[in-house]
Amino acid sequence: MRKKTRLIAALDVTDKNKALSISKEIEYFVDAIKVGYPLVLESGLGIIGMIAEFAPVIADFKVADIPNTDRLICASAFEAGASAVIVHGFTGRDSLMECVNSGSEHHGEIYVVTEMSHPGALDFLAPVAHKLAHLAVECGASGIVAPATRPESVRDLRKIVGDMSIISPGVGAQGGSAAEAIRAGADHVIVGRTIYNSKSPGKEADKIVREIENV
Ligand code: OMP
Repeated sequence: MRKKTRLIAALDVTDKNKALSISKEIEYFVDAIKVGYPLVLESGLGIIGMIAEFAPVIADFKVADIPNTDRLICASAFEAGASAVIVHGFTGRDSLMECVNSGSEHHGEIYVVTEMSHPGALDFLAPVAHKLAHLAVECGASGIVAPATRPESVRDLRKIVGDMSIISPGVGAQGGSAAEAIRAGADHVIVGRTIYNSKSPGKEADKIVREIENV
């Protein structure tokens, strides 16, 4: 993903009209809008194409299945208008390769989850985060997802992935700081509730962009 504002908004609202009105309000401030199960399950897959009118859409489906099922899910997301899909890597090389191949076929990007941002990530994911990052590199993914709640992990993972893109959630509601995540090596921060629960999502997004610009 090209760096411009370095902000990705996560739109985990469930109401279609609210999603569209927030998208319109924030389009100027974001490089992409991430949508996932909360919005797509409530509004239908067509919402991806509607939001893509405002900004490139990252479909956060955390794809984690056998290769054939992964291929079908990624194809649906790309064909609906997504520019990128977030997938898991713990299902292994064959599954991840299928996602990466789907990305190439559809001229889209694949981001691989490494260490997640919530406390429970320390139970299973954190100990294998480095392996997941290596796998992402070896399979030719576009980038990884790494936790703004633990900038030290972003810094470590950056050493493994080189100049591959790092997108980093956990800013605001989960306690992470946009500036610290960027300083630690993230290319983009992902911000959800702080923006979409704000009375003025555009102003909130603008504030985060200014914080990033001052790093
Ligand atoms: P807020 O916590 O509301 O800012 O939202 C964060 C967004 O990033 C949500 O859509 C999460 O599903 C997503 N996310 C994480 O919070 N942590 C992760 O480790 C990975 C993701 C993700 O893959 O986007």
